[in-house]
Amino acid sequence: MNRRQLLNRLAATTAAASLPRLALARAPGITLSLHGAATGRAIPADYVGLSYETAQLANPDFFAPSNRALIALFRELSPTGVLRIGGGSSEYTSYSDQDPGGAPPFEIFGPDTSKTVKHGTVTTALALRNLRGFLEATGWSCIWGLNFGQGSKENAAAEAVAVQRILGPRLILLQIGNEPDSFRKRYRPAEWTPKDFIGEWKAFHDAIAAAAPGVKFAGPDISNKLDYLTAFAAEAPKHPDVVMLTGHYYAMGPAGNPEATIGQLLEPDPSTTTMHADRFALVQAACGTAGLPFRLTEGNSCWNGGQPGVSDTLASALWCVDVMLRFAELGWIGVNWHGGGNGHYSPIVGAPSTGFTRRPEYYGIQFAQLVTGARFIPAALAGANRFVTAYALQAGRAKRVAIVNKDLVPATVTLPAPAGRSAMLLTGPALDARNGTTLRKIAIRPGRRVTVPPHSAVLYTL
Ligand code: BDP
Repeated sequence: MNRRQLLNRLAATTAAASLPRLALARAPGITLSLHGAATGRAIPADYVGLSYETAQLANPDFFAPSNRALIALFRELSPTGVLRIGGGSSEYTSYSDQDPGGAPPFEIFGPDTSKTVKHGTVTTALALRNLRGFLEATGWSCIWGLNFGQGSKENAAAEAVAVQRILGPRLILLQIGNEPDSFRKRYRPAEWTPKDFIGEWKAFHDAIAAAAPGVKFAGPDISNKLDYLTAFAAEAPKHPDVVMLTGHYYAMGPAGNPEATIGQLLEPDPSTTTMHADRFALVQAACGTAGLPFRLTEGNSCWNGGQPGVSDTLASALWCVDVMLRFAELGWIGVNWHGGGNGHYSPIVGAPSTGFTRRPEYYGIQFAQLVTGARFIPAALAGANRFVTAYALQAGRAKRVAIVNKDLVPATVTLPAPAGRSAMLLTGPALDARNGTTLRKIAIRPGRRVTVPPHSAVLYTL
């Protein structure tokens, strides 16, 4: 599909207000300049992460050493990633020391799109043992979410003991609840406040910490209400076992919203996002108050399972690269993209019985993985429109520059120093292409002027 066809298609299917202006703005004479040396901490080795619903554990053969295909896909993403278990279904799940009696209720379980899974599932000790084997085989570690919405603190403590014992060193920490800022009128009364949340959280925390000595915690794993994060940040210093602040980010939503378009996803601050960019400062302030880093433990392009034709296209991969680098530059220590099942936004879809497929976003995550261990160099991009972004990084002795061109025309950029002979290119046939996205090494003509193809991201070494 050419640019005009794409625009026509988008014009036919999108509200006028959300039409992408990207195609109209050619940006000649773009220059990237560096301003000083690398600052801040390195992007952590476990920056890359995925997030799955707790209900998936009802099938003990999914996260299992026998699921070799999935293990290979995880390893290809990162040798040291983070698997976060939680999501809406975690508020319906219980734990049992008994091994399962019959067949699992389903093979795969994707995003909790209804927001309230109507029936609970059981995580067994067998599922945890298999998860441990899966984590050992992938090299990944785990963030585990406990049922806070509908469970008791006694059950949470019993589950924590089992998770700590069985996952061993593969357990990074526990979270108490999924999106407690959305509990009101669901699991809690309408007048429930952040203060009430902290009071209940403390009761769970103390019961769990007593039962599972040495276990670490993070929170509050909020959906979007930052006053809960602020309250949690003030509480955190009283608990040395709280080691991280956490929250979620969905660029758009809900699925089905006509405003959730490719054009909007590529905007720096999509109109229906769960957290506008002007709120990032509140996250930074919370980190300052708590003296703790922030990890984005769940998120993706469009909540309620993803927007077909948007969340499963090349556009989502470019969006993914851009926000993963942007969040890393803010100092956030990791990103766990939610998925599983056959969700529209899931980076990996499929089942052990049918095999697994990489979605375009998978390659966006792989691109971000390439810069783990590097530190950002302050940089400015002059002459670019908002659909072209750049990040400069110091990786050992080498400088690396990532340029994301979400535009439909090539971006010619003058770099601060000549680029080396090879680079990594993420691209695909068209912004709305579901298939054909690749991340591969390319040869480039050495020099300071480089041309980033339309709808592509390139990682140069200077
Ligand atoms: C979040 C839930 C998660 C859902 C996701 C979505 O935590 O379980 O899968 O929304 O709607 O609120 O896609």
